[in-house]
Amino acid sequence: MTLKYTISPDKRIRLLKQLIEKKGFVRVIEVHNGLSAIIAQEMQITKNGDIVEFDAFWESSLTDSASKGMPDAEIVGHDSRLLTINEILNVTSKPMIVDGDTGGSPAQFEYFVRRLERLGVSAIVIEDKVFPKRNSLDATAKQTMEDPSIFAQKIERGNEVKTNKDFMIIARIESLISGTGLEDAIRRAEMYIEAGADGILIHSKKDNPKDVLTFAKEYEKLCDKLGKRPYLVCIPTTYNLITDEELAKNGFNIIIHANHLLRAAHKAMKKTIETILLYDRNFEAEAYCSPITEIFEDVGFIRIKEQDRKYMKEQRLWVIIPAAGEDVSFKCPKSLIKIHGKTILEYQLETIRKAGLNNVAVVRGYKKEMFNEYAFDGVKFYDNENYKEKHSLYSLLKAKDSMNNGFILIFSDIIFNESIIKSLMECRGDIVLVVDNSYQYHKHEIDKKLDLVVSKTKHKPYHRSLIPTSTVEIVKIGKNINKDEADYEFIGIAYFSPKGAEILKKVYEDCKKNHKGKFHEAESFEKAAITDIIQEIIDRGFTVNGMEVYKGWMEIHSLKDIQIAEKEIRYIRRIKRGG
Ligand code: SPV
Ligand code: MG
Repeated sequence: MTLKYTISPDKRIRLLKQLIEKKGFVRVIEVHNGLSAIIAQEMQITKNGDIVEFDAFWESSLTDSASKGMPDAEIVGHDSRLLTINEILNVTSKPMIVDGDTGGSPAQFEYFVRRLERLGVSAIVIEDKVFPKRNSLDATAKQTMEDPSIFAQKIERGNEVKTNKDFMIIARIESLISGTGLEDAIRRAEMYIEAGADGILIHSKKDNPKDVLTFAKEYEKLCDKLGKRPYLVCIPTTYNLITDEELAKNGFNIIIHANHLLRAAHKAMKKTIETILLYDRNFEAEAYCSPITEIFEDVGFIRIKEQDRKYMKEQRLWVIIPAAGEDVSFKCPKSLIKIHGKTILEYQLETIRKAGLNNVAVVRGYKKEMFNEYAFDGVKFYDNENYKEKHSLYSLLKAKDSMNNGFILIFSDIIFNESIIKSLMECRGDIVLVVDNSYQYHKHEIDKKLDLVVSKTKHKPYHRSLIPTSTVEIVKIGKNINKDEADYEFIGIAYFSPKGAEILKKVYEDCKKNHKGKFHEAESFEKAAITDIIQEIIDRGFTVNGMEVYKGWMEIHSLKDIQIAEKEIRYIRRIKRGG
């Protein structure tokens, strides 16, 4: 549903009278559900320099019933009608006139009036036929007129229960439909006006407007005699060569186009089905269909997407990349190592943004001025001036101001696929490390020191699962873990929820204040790696999870790694080009 339109029920009720008073007459269009109502609410054209649009909605018994696959014979009850009415009012702000059929029994009518008023409906039309009525446009249907004095009583009962003076009860005269003639129609009009009708609808199914125009003339005389003139209403479905302007000149204040949106949709649906069946595909049917994007626009989906994006931004989930350390194999910070002419940090930023994240903090240290040679737009820099003495854990905590809403930690020497970040954001848990399960298969070829991980439940390489990403509980992490004991390799990407970030900061502060000597695998707390504090967090009883991945990332530890990465990137580019 679109949230564009807001109006209070009272204001909407009043609006119909206000528009008639201002313009002399209102054009009303049939709507039968939320979508047709949004279209009727929004469509405008420019004609002779003026903007023209419909003023109000007709909630038709014929089209509400037909939308539900039902005949128009008072079979669809008030509760069901109220659901449709509510659906339309929810997404619009124009006034509505409800087609109330005969109104049912006087008691049923009273309750219907109250319920419509509450929702913000401006008027109800009831017709002077005997319940259950038959649709007026069918030439052969039996039309039984109600005794006019009984019908007049129904109008009085409605007036007695209504609480809003602007809510209108319009009496619809069916004399021209049932064949009882003009005189009967005028006689009934007088009785209904005396009973308090706020409007008189004269209906006809003739293909010319002669009868309704004659009625309109007689109506003016009657109103002069009575000294009051309720609004005059018509439904020019069959006599449709006459224009709204002409009808207005003849005294009509409300002109209802009573069924056209449903009929238009009905025809397009049939044509579409025929066409798909004929061509055995749906391409040709496009001519009869609105583009999906237009429907998205109409029902408010575009707005939802914008809000989602805004919310993501406001949520300010940061990505923190500690990049202060020095690696003797390279003459620059690892973030600035180039692969195919592009720095690792540029690859990382591209992937991070593809995953929908915009807030990135980088902690500089070793040769920090080299970062100024690049335009890393939107990146917030923190500095670890003591990078020689204080290692990656200290660097990470330098960015503590960017942690409050949770953050994603990314090591500075890895390149990875955006799907890893997207999956990680969907994982539950306050601290989730991304762990690679392919470690099992190549552990004997590894010649470098990896961050190894031991999980609580053992990795089962043969175990297949429908769940694309599964998590495990981590019990041990570090470089000195026995290769055969380890289940995974930590790839250097982790998620900390706001609570996870809070745990990290608190444990860090506590250790900083109280810890002495070796800190897990580090010779001191100052020289601690991030994996050391994760082990500390686990040892204090907090849960740390691992999200399993298989491939989709690479670390750059040596010149040989750069060559491998260049080869892989060339390969990926070739696949993307379709070569
Ligand atoms: C309707 O739209 O349901 C009407 C108008 O009552 S008519 O179909 O002409 O009777
Ligand atoms: Mg009807």
